[in-house]
Amino acid sequence: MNAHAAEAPATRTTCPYCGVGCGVLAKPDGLGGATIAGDPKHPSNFGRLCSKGSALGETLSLSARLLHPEIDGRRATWDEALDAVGEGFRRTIAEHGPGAVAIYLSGQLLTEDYYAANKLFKGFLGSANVDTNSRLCMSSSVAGHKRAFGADTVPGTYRDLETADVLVLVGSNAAWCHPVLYQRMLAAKVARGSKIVTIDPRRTSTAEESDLHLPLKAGTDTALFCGLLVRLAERGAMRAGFVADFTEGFDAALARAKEIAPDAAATATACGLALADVEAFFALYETTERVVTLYSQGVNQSSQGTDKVNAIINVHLATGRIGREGMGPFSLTGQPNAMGGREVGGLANQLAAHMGFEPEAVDRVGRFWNAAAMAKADGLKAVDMFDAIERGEIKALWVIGTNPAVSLPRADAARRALAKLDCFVVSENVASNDTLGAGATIRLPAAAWGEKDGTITNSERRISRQRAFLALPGEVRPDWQAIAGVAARLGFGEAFAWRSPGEIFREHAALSAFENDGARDFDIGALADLDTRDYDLLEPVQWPARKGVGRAESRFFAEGDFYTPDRRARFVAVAPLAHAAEPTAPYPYRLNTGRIRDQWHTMTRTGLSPRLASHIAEPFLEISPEDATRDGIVDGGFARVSTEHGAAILRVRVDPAARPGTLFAPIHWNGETASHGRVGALVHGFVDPFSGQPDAKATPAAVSPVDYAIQGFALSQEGFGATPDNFWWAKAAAPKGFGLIFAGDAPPSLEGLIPGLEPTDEIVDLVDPARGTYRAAIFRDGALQAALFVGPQRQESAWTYLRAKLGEPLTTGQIRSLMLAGRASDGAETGPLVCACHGVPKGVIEGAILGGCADATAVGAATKAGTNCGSCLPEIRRMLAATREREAVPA
Ligand SMILES: Nc1nc2c(c(=O)[nH]1)N[C@H]1C(S)=C(S)[C@@H](COP(=O)(O)OP(=O)(O)OC[C@H]3O[C@@H](n4cnc5c(=O)[nH]c(N)nc54)[C@H](O)[C@@H]3O)O[C@H]1N2
Ligand SMILES: Nc1nc2c(c(=O)[nH]1)N[C@H]1C(S)=C(S)[C@@H](COP(=O)(O)OP(=O)(O)OC[C@H]3O[C@@H](n4cnc5c(=O)[nH]c(N)nc54)[C@H](O)[C@@H]3O)O[C@H]1N2
Ligand code: SF4
Ligand SMILES: [Mo]
Repeated sequence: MNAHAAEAPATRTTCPYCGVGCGVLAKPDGLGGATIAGDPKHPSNFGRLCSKGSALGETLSLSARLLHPEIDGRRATWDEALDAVGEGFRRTIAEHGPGAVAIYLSGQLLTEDYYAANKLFKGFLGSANVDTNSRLCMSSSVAGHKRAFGADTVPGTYRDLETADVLVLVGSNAAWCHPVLYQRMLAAKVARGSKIVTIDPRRTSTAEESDLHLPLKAGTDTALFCGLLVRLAERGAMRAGFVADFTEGFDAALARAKEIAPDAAATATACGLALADVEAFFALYETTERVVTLYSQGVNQSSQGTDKVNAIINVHLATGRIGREGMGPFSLTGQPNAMGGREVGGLANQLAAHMGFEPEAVDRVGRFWNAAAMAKADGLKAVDMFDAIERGEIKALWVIGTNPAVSLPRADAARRALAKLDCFVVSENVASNDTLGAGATIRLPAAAWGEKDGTITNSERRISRQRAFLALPGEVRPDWQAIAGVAARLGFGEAFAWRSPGEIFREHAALSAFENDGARDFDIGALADLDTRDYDLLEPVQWPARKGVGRAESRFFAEGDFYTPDRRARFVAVAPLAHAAEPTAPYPYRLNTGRIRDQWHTMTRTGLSPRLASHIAEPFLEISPEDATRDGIVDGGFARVSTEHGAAILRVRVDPAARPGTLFAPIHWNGETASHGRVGALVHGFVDPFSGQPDAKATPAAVSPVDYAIQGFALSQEGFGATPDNFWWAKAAAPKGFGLIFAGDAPPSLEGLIPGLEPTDEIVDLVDPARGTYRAAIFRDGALQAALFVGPQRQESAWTYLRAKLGEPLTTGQIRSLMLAGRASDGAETGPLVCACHGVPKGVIEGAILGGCADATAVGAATKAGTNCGSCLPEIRRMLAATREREAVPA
């Protein structure tokens, strides 16, 4: 390491993953990488990071990056590429009108990038076809907030999670998806005895750590919260004054709730829950003033997502538990800048700065922007947008910062639709992903985390700087510059003449305050005059930040003052329970989809980290033991899961806690990382009627077993050749190279799968016809260069051992005994990593437990496992419990 770089001060920036918005200290190592630590001063995390944040340093390599613009597969200059984009959009609008162009954005863009894109399309191209992956993520919360509050306002703050007495997590696996915030909740539980309730059909890690888990039937949340509203009303556990003074519509909402869930017993039946659990939940709510109800995708991604949000908000309005310390409804945002996107108006049914398409707002924003061609009405929401592309109505599309060919419902159809575009532009960090591969003709290299410079807003409305600590590599540019470049080519240079992200931010802040007399919640006018230095040094700040109001209040609505015309909140009478589609033959299961702890979405970044591939290395399917037995599916084997829209083949995990009739599969694997793992291809296209958010967690599906004659893995420092046809495979990063787990009908050839072997390489191999195994290790200069293990069974143990040894010296004796036994003889084989932060494998934790560690704290003291981000603590506790159970069994 170069001594000068080592002394350079760390840059204070923010994590590019989830909506918790943790502060990060990044110190470049002078070699293109950086050491990463939590920022002790950042109010989101106070120094903590989760496994993904901690592994950011492993994702900075330039090897997979898109570094130069390309047109039709050829390298182009930026001028050529921007000319081509400008011309493509100009021609399309001239021939087919502004409705034929669209832009599809991302909650992972900075506010400044987002603002620029929204302004260009809605103000200058006259097209409101500006939508974003946040449609798949947050739009039901947005719609629910607007129905209840008249504005898209998150009333509470993170501090409330620490001062609440009861935390109710609905459809949220926060232990894995918002880990640092979840650790703050757990710390409060220890410090002040607050209780955690988790409402989720799956027994997630979050559920395991909870005081009460309600494993409700998928999609029945509205019934649960209706039942609760009825109970609270019956017991008089309401704040009648708040309801009378500050709200409308209570009677109708209560009447409807009574129809849906008249009492606890009816609620239990509707939700498939034990009556005692429902009673326990109602009692907690009834007797506790300080309750925060947090919710995420189990609520949002549903055909009744918006109603679920409002059923939750109804309860908080009825009890007046909103906007005060330790209470309120709380939407956990997924992406780092989901909120910033909403603030700039980056959704097809918003205009800008929390304004919609009311004529006065269109006029106001048009004057502020000095706009050439204002869009006057809502544009197409994501799913409709891709349908319009499919029908040939949208002919020019620009995708920035999202991978819709993987993440949209009916992803195979979405991928096919993309190929029909006349003009298909993608701004990306990586040189290859499923969306680029769907026929993007113009590819623009975008600045990635570490190079990006701007702001993001987290789940508690806190705006933080993301700062660059690496130089822009190759010809990479920030997204806003590409957008401004296209605007200039279309003749709008003056309105997009920013020289820095700070200038964009000031404009955005000024718009938020423009003719805003308190009628709009989003107002950051106090930040409209920051000079470049102030902007660079900006400390994390929560909105509202009104000019001249001094320190902004940090919560909304304790005293009413909602954003409806009469300033009163609205109760919503939610619709009776219904599913978009019922599972019936030939698709008798309900397929739920979601996230795992150590991968982020389509894996373009976390997939590069060896550490993060250690926890779960393959795409999988969770199924209950009953269902597995009935369908002939075995744990550790393979299953084909199919729906009307597509199919995947996944490794089976029989989960004793899974609800019969339901399946779960993670969303992360895609065409680049697995042969048959594109789970988005299976998801139906139904959307919530108010928000347009897809129902991604309840697609009718079928399963059947898949048998492969052989299974195995390959490791290589240099990568792999083509896999044989009909192979099932998944790629996983290895500490010094690449790993491939596979299954198929016949063994692959060594030379075919691992090309580039040299005559001087030493090959140690072992063929065992009796067992049907073939095992080979290739050494170059005494170090393990590559390996291939094939047999009738999974080779998990050897995989874990050799993956860590790739590139390392190994003796012939060690490798021979591994080949003979299929597992390491030196005791070093230790199973999958449980603690990704400290690299502690399962075997070491088991050893500590057998050695006498009686609880997670003792395991932590002995092994360090679970002492950083804590996301592995549920797994450690589960291992402890399993050991206790085994010991309790009399011999
Ligand atoms: N590790 C990791 N963390 C992430 C991300 C990631 O990719 N990886 N992505 C980020 C993003 S963008 C998002 S949006 C968030 C998502 O964060 P979460 O919403 O917490 O994650 P999911 O796994 O999508 O879904 C949460 C849970 O909803 C449950 N669920 C399904 N149907 C229902 C239902 O009908 N009712 C109820 N009550 N629950 C149901 C599922 O079983 C699942 O456990 O995570 C963010 N954090
Ligand atoms: N079945 C199912 N589908 C789902 C979900 C689910 O739970 N189930 N969840 C949905 C949700 S909540 C979400 S948020 C989406 C996420 O889905 P996507 O947004 O499609 O997933 P990502 O992998 O985050 O894609 C981001 C892409 O942008 C690139 N990128 C990152 N930063 C930048 C940048 O600053 N500029 C540019 N130009 N490119 C950048 C990355 O390399 C990557 O290719 O998936 C949705 N789809
Ligand atoms: S919780 Fe983890 S992924 Fe989320 S912002 Fe913090 S470090 Fe990043
Ligand atoms: Mo999301």
